[in-house]
Amino acid sequence: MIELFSANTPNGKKVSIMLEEIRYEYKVTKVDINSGEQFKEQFKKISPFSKIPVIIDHKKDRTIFESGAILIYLAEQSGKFYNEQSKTEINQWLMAQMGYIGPMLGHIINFIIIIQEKVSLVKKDILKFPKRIYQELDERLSKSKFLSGDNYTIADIGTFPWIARHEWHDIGLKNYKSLSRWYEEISERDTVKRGFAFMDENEFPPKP
Ligand SMILES: N[C@@H](CCC(=O)N[C@@H](CS)C(=O)NCC(=O)O)C(=O)O
Repeated sequence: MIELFSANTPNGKKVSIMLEEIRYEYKVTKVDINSGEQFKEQFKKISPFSKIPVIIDHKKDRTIFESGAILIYLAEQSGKFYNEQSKTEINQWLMAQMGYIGPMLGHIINFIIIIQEKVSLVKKDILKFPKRIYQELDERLSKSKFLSGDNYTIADIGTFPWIARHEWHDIGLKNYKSLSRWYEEISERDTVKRGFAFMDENEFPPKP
């Protein structure tokens, strides 16, 4: 009787398929790798890298970890799917699966998914800032004609080109009524139009 310590993954399924192919009797002991069961001391005794699959061949009192090694063991025991004359040919395809196909299609894709999730979380967090700033400026400009008071000053000159990037910020400048009013008024100044186009005569402050 073979005891298969496994989880429902491609590496786990490789061994259960092989056991079915060779028609061995086996018992499955589930290892919940999502809750960290693979790190338990008891399991580490049979799996030094805390990975499934592992088999115990109770009849022979042998434990084998690493799915490729398990397949070879079971093939040799049963005399099936690993014929003597083709061993080198089979080995190279099995090793390619172990060293390349599995890791590439498994771990690396998982890493990419995790990284993308992290990037989108960070992006979401960072995107709060433009919203907050637009809100703050809008509140200020709902009480004041220009940033520092009744007059157009260098505070407005310094801030205007940043708000002129509103399309990049992609938060809908026109939803901020007072900020839009301020922005449009400054955009209409000939001096601002000329200063804005100082490197490219076709450049103008984009409409809200
Ligand atoms: N090279 C090993 C890879 C085994 C492996 O990556 N197992 C994964 C599940 S498919 C695992 O146990 N992950 C849990 C962990 O690493 O903590 C084999 O082919 O047996």
